[in-house]
Amino acid sequence: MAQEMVRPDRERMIWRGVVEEYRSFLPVSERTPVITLGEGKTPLIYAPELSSIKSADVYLKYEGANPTGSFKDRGMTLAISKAAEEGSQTVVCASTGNTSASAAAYAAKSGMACVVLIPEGYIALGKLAQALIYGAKVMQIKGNFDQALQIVRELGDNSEKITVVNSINPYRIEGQKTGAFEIIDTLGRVPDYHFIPVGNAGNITAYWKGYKEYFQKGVSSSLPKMMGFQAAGAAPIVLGHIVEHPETIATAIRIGNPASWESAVQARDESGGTISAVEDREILEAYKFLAARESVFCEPASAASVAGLLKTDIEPGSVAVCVLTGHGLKDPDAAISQISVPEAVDATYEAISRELGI
Ligand code: AN7
Repeated sequence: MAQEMVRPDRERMIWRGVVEEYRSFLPVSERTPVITLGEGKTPLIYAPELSSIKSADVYLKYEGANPTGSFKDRGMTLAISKAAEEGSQTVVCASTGNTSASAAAYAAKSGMACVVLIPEGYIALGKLAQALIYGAKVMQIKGNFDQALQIVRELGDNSEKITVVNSINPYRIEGQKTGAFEIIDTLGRVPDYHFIPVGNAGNITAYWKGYKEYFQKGVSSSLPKMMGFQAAGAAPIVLGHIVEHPETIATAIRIGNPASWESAVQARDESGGTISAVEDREILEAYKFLAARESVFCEPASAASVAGLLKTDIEPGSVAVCVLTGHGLKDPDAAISQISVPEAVDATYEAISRELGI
């Protein structure tokens, strides 16, 4: 048998997941059992079409490339690792979909039980399939995300054996801040602008924390402006009040009372950025543009960051990063509703060549 070629730098090429890779920035010790699926190290994709439109350098941080297809894995690896360290047996979350998929996967990996509460009828098919196939106990509630989160908070308060793994769990934010580290490590600089969708507002909070920590430790020497975008029908932070009945095509961010509201406002104000609204129409335009022109397929909520970029004036020549939070295949119905599925034709050369006009 031929001997296997081993590259001398092989060890450094193996990515061990965000907890090991950024251990010195995270609240873990030798006693923490690290539960990982190899999350992180997602592509930072240069976007030539967007760059040309904005006369700037635009990059897409494609978080759909994480193990369960969304950015939630960065926080979940740490939240589940800490829950395991603390001896928890069951984790619970409310979710618009992605948190439930991620929690279900990491809980299964750790051997813990997982309970997820989701709003009936408002969760993308891919996410529901994931939570179920990873083996979570999935409970659809006759209510929205905000109501589900309220119940989950009560479950956490009333039982010490249950750990809540929504972003009110501080380990989620700690893990998610590694996205900012990766952007700086890959770009070799800090972007001037950071565009991001805002739902429950954990991710904008996490990225700002990450950017600030690299700055404070002297790893980086500047800070980006944080540019957050909510869907217009679910824009409590923009409006300044709770939205009782949030509505948007971007079901992932159909949230009317974000848990991290205050820290999102803080990120906006400290960074000199903005939190604004984008219409569903603008989200869908950005969604289609990303797939057709940049070959990046994300889910509708993720496209809110690019919808925001398209309507915001930025400094010519600057560097902007848009976070694309989830994979396009999470929500196949959204894609199919935007196109027409072609009718079947006869299985003959003649029929095909006629269709193609040859
Ligand atoms: C694709 O899964 O809240 O502002 O329960 O799935 O940190 O809430 C998902 C949120 C953006 C908003 N993009 O992030 C959940 C959930 C996608 C998302 C957000 C979500 P946050």
